[in-house]
Amino acid sequence: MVQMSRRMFLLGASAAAGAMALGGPVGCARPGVAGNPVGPGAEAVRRLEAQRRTTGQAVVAAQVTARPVQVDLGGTVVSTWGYGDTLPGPLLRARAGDLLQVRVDNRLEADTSIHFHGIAMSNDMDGVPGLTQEPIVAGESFTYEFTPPHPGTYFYHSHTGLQLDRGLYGVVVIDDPAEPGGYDDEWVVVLDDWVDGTGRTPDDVARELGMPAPGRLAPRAGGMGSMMDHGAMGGMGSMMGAESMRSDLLGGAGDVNYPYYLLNGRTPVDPVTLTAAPGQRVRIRLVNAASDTAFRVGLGGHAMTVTHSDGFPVSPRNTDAVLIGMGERFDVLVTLADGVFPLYAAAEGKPGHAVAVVRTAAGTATTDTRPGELDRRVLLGTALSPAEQVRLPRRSHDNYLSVDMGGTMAPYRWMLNGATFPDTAPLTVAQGQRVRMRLRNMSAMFHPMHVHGHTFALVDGGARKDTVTVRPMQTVEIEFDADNPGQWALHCHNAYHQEAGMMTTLSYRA
Ligand SMILES: [Cu+2]
Repeated sequence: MVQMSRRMFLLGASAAAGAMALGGPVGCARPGVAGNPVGPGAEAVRRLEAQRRTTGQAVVAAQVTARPVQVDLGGTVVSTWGYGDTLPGPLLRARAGDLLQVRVDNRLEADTSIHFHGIAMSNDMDGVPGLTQEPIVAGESFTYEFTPPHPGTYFYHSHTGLQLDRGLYGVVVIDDPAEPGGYDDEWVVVLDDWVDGTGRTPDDVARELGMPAPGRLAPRAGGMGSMMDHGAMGGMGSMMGAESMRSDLLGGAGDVNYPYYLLNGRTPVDPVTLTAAPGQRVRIRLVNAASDTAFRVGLGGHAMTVTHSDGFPVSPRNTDAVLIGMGERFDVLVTLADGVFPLYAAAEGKPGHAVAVVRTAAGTATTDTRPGELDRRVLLGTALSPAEQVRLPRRSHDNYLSVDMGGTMAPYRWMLNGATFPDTAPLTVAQGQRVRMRLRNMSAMFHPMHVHGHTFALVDGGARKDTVTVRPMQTVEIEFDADNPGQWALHCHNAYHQEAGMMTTLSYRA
């Protein structure tokens, strides 16, 4: 028997409150849609997945074990939670249209879940406990089974508490059987900010920030929050060397200073080496799996061509560096010169970096110097245009939704439309609608906003994305077709903001 969790119950209550608020003081920007929530088990959800499945569909089966593990970050061994022995977890790979079956064995002493970030999958497989499934409790297993409809670079991670800020993440590549390729090699590069096992856990960090203990909804007054505001961070940054002072494209750092930044699980003390031959063209799939850190990424001595953003092709753009928020992915092409070069990911607004050695010849690597590329042309996802074949067709919208981001550091509280999850009013849509959504950042902190189950378009001809980094006081508008029924999380991909309540639901009604 499936027992309804406390969160599921709260969500139901909040959905009812949202329905009562229709036409109420939430204002003209949220007309809302009447009707009952289309749940993850609804017929409409089952029917759509049945349409995605085809006869003769290939089945790709994988298995991951979430468990406590010791990992060598490069001279530093930490105790953490991971998917098996490796950090990141195993690479999952299938083709668009295949049936992907991922069994998760939970060997943690805690509930868990997996979200396949960016994939427009069946709602019941989206991995959000309390919203699309019950938690996978300690000792239990769960098999995620779905048909990924679109090729691209995605990632999977725990969607439970602050587990993402441990080692519970990995990459999913969905290949395009029709893609021409045009490159000699492919590297998957995962960036992360790291604290777990260094004397603190992510839960300790949350306490330092002044976040209420898990299960407590009321924010706790005081705590370390007042010491961690952005003024104080700026002061700390300036004491930590010049590296931190050059980065301000996002108008500030995150909320947490980390002891380590990782590229494919390694610190700069003992980085990974990526080898190729001079003149070869390499596709680099860049994934930011960090919880509180945006990265500015460039390859010393090289320009790069951005070909994809959040899995979807873009009109190719040449740049020297990209700025990648948490949850975002960029695919870039580089033609490699002869020598040894740093693939350098500076923590934006913070001291520290992650790095890999790119080697096409013998010689010594210099990996501790920030390459000049990072301070030339720096591309943000909001500057990209879509490739023609994925451009969202022009159409007037049927539903305009507004999401205001705000928060305070003391108490540590991050909100959408003035409320914290699960008290946020759902954003209601009906299947078939063209939805336009205003994401308005009313805070002094950047927020990578992520919509589950859909790849939206930035309005006025912008790229297709599922995560868009919204700078302080910036407004971004997005559009998408409501074509994937269910209950979908919509949240900031700063793990601490999300855990502090910066989440709501995109709620299909019928
Ligand atoms: Cu945020």
